[in-house]
Amino acid sequence: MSSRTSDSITSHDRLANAIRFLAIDAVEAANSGHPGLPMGAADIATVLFTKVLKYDPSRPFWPDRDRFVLSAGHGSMLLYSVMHLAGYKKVTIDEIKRFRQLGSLTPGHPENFVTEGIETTTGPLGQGIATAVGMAMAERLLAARFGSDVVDHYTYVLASDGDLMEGISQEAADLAGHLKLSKLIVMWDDNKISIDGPTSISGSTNQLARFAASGWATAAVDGHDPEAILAALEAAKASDRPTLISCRTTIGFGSPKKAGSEKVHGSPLGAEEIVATRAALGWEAPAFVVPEDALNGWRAAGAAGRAAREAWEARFAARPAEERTEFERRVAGTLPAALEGAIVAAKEKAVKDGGAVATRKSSEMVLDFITPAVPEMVGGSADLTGSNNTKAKGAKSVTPDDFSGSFIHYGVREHGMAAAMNGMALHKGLIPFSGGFMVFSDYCRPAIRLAALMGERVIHVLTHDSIGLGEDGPTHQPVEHLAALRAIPNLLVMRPCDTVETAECWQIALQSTDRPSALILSRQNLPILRTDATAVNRSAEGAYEILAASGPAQASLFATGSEVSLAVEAAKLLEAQGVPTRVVSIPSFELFLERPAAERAKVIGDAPAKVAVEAAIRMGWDAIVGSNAAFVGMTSFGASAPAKELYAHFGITAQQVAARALDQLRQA
Ligand SMILES: Cc1ncc(C[n+]2csc(CCOP(=O)(O)OP(=O)(O)O)c2C)c(N)n1
Repeated sequence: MSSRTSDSITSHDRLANAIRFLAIDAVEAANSGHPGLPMGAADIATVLFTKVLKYDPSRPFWPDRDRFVLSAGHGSMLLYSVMHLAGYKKVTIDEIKRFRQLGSLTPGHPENFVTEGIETTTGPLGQGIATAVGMAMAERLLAARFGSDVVDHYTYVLASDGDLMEGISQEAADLAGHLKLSKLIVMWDDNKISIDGPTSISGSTNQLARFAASGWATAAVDGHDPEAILAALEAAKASDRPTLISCRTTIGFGSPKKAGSEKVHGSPLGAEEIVATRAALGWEAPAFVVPEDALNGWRAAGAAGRAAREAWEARFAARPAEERTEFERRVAGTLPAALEGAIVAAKEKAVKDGGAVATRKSSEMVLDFITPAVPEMVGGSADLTGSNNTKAKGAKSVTPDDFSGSFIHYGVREHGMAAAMNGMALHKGLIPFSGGFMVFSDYCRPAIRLAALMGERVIHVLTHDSIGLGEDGPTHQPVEHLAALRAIPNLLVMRPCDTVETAECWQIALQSTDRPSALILSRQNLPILRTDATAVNRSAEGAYEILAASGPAQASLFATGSEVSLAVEAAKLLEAQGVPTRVVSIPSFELFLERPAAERAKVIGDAPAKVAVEAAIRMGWDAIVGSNAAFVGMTSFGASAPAKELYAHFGITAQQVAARALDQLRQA
């Protein structure tokens, strides 16, 4: 502290206290929220946003801005205060007063789709830091493609104890350390307090040693000393590795009675303590009033970012027109016109080749066509590249020293992978897709849920989608996972039945700019059922008649993915017994349910017998076929055996489907 002049102390403290009191007053007005973190981390945020971060409040989405992620989303008032103070126009003082109220721009946790300028939704601890890893990866990937004149920024994270306690933080740290993401800088609000009390009651990890072991640079500073914070940030920027800075802080800094205690983590200070805190910090301004000197200081800091943005615009303008158009297209998320031709070409190849193919292999073949047409796609796998088939022909692996490739070896880190994919999508300029075993979508679920909430185009290739995977047995066989994924709002779940549908589902996933997709693919071979290789995307209907009945239908069979061919077999058995039978393929419940009721009724039809078949639990099917339909599927976990035997053992057979249809006709 000794080297600080009294002027800089005064001005820094005034700027930091402006954050503290907006947070204190907003939480008090809402009678709900978390004042402890904003009060404790105000010094860190002040140094970052007034001295280090490259941003321009008048252009929140300027492509080469530094990214800031508040991983500890419960401290949202820190972010809202800073945004208001720095001059993000929409975050007005009235919005601060409406903290946590319906329709405000200041919800309980930061939501990127609510408040312009917030980089990602946070709140589930650990997600922010792992998402930031994806942003830092995106920066390296895009810099390798467009050069550092166009892409050259840092990604900063403010993480709390809870963020570092969550397991996902290790997956993220491991990945970032391995990839040498030197422009990722995590400031750890090391206040040693969480909800239950001191963090020492539940953990004793040496976090700096942990991150160092994962290849990070580390530093430790007094989180209330602005000069020390600044020096650590400058050193971190110069490091050739990602950096974790422990910023030792006092939660609820300034509150005479509550500072340093869990009592200030998540409840209002109370009127009396607010008066005492104002006195302790020498803050004379009434609630929600920012004194002129502090506001001017902040606004000047915010306005200073304009020069960097304009310099970038000038550099960008000097690039060749073709390159600018391509960069702008990718950042806008618009697909290249070549995609449609690539999809048709893939369908044509599928029809020409014929034969039985696992849809995971179909997907690989489709990727061979579409990845050259859509160069912003970046693939990957959680150590199952040869099983998920997500590496297209010619896709080069990314390495720590070369980000020109387009395939990422995420390692056995499904959760970290899913969060990193979110970060890449949020960064803009890339379309992340990656693979894993479907059963382990459980390991990705919190990140998939956030992608759905944020409406991000992230594509999960989930293979080995049922008992059809066979010998690996029940630990690896999804049973409830289709229902569980379909339960997530705004997630598009697609289970194609053959190569043509697989191509169509890829096209839909890429065109779905405002939601994530899960492509559910088989391990086992499936016959080709569709032989129309045109630009018409039938899967986009969600459900459609894939086989017509020989006459007025007596039975309608409904199926998805690997069970569509089984339903077609069952239809043949029924037709042979004189029962005109149709088959409806349902690649996506969500797409089907989005269609008008009258159209849906037509697809479902009015045959007296209705049987649905899917090698999974029934949950969710009633909304499609009604509760009177019969269902052939799973009611238990699977077992370890060859796939064919398992289908027979669990009664998921064409004979069983036909028998259920005949039962229904007898009862009709
Ligand atoms: C995954 C997850 N689990 C639980 C919570 C609920 N929660 C919010 S903050 C918090 C811990 C608070 O401790 P810390 O992270 O140190 O934050 P601080 O008290 O310093 O503000 C918990 C358990 C959460 N937000 N996310």
